[in-house]
Amino acid sequence: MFDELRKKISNTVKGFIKKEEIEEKKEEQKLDINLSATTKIKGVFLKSVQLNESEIDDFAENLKVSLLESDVSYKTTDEFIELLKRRLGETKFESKNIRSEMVASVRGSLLEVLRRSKPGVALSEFIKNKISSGDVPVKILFLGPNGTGKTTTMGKIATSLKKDGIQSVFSASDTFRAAAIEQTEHHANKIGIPVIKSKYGADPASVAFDAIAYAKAHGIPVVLIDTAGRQETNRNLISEMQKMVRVAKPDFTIFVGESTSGNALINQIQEFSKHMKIDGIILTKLDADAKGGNAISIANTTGIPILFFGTGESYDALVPYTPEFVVDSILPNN
Ligand SMILES: Nc1nc2c(ncn2[C@@H]2O[C@H](COP(=O)(O)OP(=O)(O)OP(=O)(O)O)[C@@H](O)[C@H]2O)c(=O)[nH]1
Ligand SMILES: [Mg+2]
Repeated sequence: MFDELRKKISNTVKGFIKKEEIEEKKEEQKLDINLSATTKIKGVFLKSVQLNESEIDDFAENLKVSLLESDVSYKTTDEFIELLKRRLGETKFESKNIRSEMVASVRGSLLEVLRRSKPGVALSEFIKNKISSGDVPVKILFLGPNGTGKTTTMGKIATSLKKDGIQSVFSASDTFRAAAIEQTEHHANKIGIPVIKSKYGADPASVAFDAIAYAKAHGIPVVLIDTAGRQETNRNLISEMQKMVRVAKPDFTIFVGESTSGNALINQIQEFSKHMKIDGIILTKLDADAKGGNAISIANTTGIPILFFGTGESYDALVPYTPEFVVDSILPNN
């Protein structure tokens, strides 16, 4: 998870300080830069040194390439690099600890960028508050492009609610894709919760309506509404989703996106949010070949909180989002 970005940032920092250690590795050498002779000499005699402009530029340029290659968007990378350069320029590094202090500067700047988005909503708190104020059933809608992990993620949320003693019901509102209803049913049976379904081709909003009615009749506090995958460019499917929002009146709408989609993910989120309000994002498949940088761009660009990361196919492979988790995942540990 985030391995590639971590390796690159680590190499950039290493390259800055320990050129001799990586000289034989050509790929890593690309990221290498040197302290100037004057800074090195100062480091021998002085307790602290300040980096000069060209050292900072060199380092920043290498880091910039690493970030771009790791799916951080151009805009976010630029903003981040400017922030970091300012920070590096103002910092007096202890001669002995330049490397770890530089990592700390990168960490501080990344955290600053990530904290610009709204603080992550604690979904379980949101649900529990609604339940305790009697505002039930709480309706959660899952939407997003095809195959991103919507149905699986819904299963993960249902499992975590069940662990907290909160029962939920699935609305099998993907009446479009072959085998989608059976798939939702399969998850519901495995988890041990009811599922409301209809026929293929049925109106997805009416299935949700039935699921809400079922929840009310049986005192089930949460309705989890699955939907068919759709591209943000498909007008018919988008207006079908708008109808779903009008009928089901979800309390919380979750965009489920694949972290492996790279920079396309930001566009998808921005396009979807033109048509409906998205309250939170879950980024799946972080365990697959994800470079991880798009989590940073999402926080910086969309302002919509990331709630969780999906880190596998099992029901417990769901990690709550924190800026620290993202930063710890991409920065070298020492
Ligand atoms: N490695 C990994 N696989 C995941 C994760 N989340 C979901 N998957 C897998 O991704 C595939 C698609 O998952 P679904 O839950 O069917 O995705 P969906 O968005 O409902 O797909 P459609 O309904 O066809 O749009 C399945 O094989 C899941 O097991 C994850 O976090 N990591
Ligand atoms: Mg599905």
